[in-house]
Amino acid sequence: MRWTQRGFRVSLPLLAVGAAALLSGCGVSKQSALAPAGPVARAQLGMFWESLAIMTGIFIIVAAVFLYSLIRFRARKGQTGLPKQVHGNTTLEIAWTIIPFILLVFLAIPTVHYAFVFGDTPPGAMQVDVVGHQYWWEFDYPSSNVTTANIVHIPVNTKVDFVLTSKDVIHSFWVPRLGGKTDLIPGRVNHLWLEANQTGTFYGQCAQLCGAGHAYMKFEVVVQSQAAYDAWIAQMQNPHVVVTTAEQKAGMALFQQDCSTCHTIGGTAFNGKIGPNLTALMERPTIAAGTLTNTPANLAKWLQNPPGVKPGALMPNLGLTQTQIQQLVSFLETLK
Ligand code: HEC
Ligand SMILES: [Cu+2]
Repeated sequence: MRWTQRGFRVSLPLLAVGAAALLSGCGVSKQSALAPAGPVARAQLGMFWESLAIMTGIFIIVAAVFLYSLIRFRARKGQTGLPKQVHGNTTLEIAWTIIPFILLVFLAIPTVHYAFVFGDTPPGAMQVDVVGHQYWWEFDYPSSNVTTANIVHIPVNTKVDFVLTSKDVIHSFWVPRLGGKTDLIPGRVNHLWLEANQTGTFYGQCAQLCGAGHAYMKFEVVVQSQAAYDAWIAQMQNPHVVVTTAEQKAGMALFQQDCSTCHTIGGTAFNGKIGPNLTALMERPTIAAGTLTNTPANLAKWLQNPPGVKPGALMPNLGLTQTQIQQLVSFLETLK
């Protein structure tokens, strides 16, 4: 008895703290499906509320009947043996078969309707190809001949057809405030269309366990006015790599030798295809798919030992010296 009392007193505040910590995670989340910013996410949230309302109604009715039975038919003083058993009320049996059926029909109508609406790519949608890699995202704009990684720019109020494929294993594309999620499956082409009705940055991440670095496979969707988007595309199409200092030149030479087999940089002859395209790298707020903020110190940390920074990262530790790292970082800082 004393044990249970003490256990109770200790665990209640702990429980409260734990619940508060969990809920605060929900409240401030940058990835909340409860704050939709486009028609797909809004429709998905609507279905969530509808099913929650139906389930809450069922819960209240079932809990009420349950409590009523507990009290009304409780064991009384002096009572022995089992109470009178009842079985097989045809009217009740029919009622509780038909009511769930009707509720399921109400859930099925919007679900099937939206399955078709979301399954059809709207005519005239802008196409962005998304390629999933362990553990980063490649974004290609086929009509503009632009390729980037881990950050995708789209114009506001425009339907975008994301064409999803994978280079290795199954990944899943999810931007909670815009909609999703749809798998990227090797050897298959999937489509997901989304639209954003407000400008700003929306956060997404891989939603299918894909290996050791899965938790570090994030991306950003930058929603811009059409004019700002056009300016970004133009900048990506005309990158100018201006290498002036001796340190930058040494870094560029090192890059050619150690990095260009895997990385492409627009405006140079480097055209490796294994790792992320590094064109205009300095425009990205993060590196390694949201693992580190993009600062010179973090670039150096990354080059020092990529798998040490990000579990499972497929960029090898190249055993670079501090001098080489400094030279490479100076060169990378010219990529605008
Ligand atoms: C064997 C191929 C390979 C080589 C060689 C390689 N990298 Fe990488 N690199 C990758 C891969 C793969 C990633 C993505 C890692 C991740 O995010 O999981 C990456 C990521 C990066 C990133 C982060 C890009 C971003 O936007 O997230 C930078 C910067 C980078 N590499 C620079 C270099 C430099 C500089 C060198 C040469 C010293 C180099 N890499 C050599 C494969 C390579
Ligand atoms: Cu993944």
